[in-house]
Amino acid sequence: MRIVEDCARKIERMEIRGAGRIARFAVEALKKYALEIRGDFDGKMREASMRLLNTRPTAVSLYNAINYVMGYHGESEEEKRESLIKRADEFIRWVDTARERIGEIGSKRLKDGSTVLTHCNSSSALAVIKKAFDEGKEIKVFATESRPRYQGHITARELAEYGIDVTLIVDSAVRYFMKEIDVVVVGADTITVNGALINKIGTSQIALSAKEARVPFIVAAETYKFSPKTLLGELVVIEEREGSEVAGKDLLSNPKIHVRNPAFDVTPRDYIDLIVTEIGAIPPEMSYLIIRDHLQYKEFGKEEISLNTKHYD
Ligand code: RUB
Repeated sequence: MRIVEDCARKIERMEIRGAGRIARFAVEALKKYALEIRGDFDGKMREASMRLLNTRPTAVSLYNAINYVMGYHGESEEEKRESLIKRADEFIRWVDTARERIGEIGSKRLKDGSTVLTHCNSSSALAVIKKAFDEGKEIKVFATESRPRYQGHITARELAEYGIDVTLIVDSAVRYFMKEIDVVVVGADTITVNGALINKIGTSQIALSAKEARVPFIVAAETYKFSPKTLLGELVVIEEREGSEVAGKDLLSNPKIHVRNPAFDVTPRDYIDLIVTEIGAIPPEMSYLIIRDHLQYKEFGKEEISLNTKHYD
């Protein structure tokens, strides 16, 4: 269980972060753990899955990834192990190929000479931007710093290293600069059945500001960012993190001051022009079809509810 515990702690401490990366990392840990264990395969794998699922509550990618891997079959322990490893490898391939495809589809939306605004650090959103740049388009990027964890610094560094012109701004400067922006591209932690986007805190303010200025707002999201749980009425849990990420001890110890630190917010579908997935660019209204045709709902240890499952291959 050490492999799983190490992985879980890295996700909790945000050493590994971003919805796609945490999903891939958890799958790798489950694969290594499956190779290590002997006896009570189902019980041990279920326990490991629960530990990983409970690390960060908001990104459904983690749930979909674990669900996919835990859909293994077999009679003997060896057959089960083999099946699990195969599924883990399939999921990892899914992550890698999906991002590339999203880049190809999404880049068509960025014209030569565009200025793009992005928020936080999304590998899918950056795949779109990098692909447009690779195609020879002149692309400038505005990156928000994304307080309180400053993932925007990672984005700025990553784009600059890639050779892309990037301007770092504070989150509250988004509306001030919106008149210079041609298109907003962000990633996703979760997309609900009604097409709402859950992404880094501040995303919904950016969407509001983009709509006001009639700037297109595009989401880059793999199909495993769509939440089958929302089809059955479940609400997305928004992670609230420690106040110490926002304020120092002097403020935190003042009994008259409350500090709140939600890590994500909800952008309603009316603010979203397009969701770019690896199987095509869709309007948010089509989210239901992605969930129905490509994902599966299962609660570990409880009754299994299967939708029309299609495995990725
Ligand atoms: C990261 C974040 C990203 C999405 C998408 O939040 O909100 O926009 O996870 O990222 P945190 P990706 O840093 O709190 O994990 O496209 O890489 O999956």
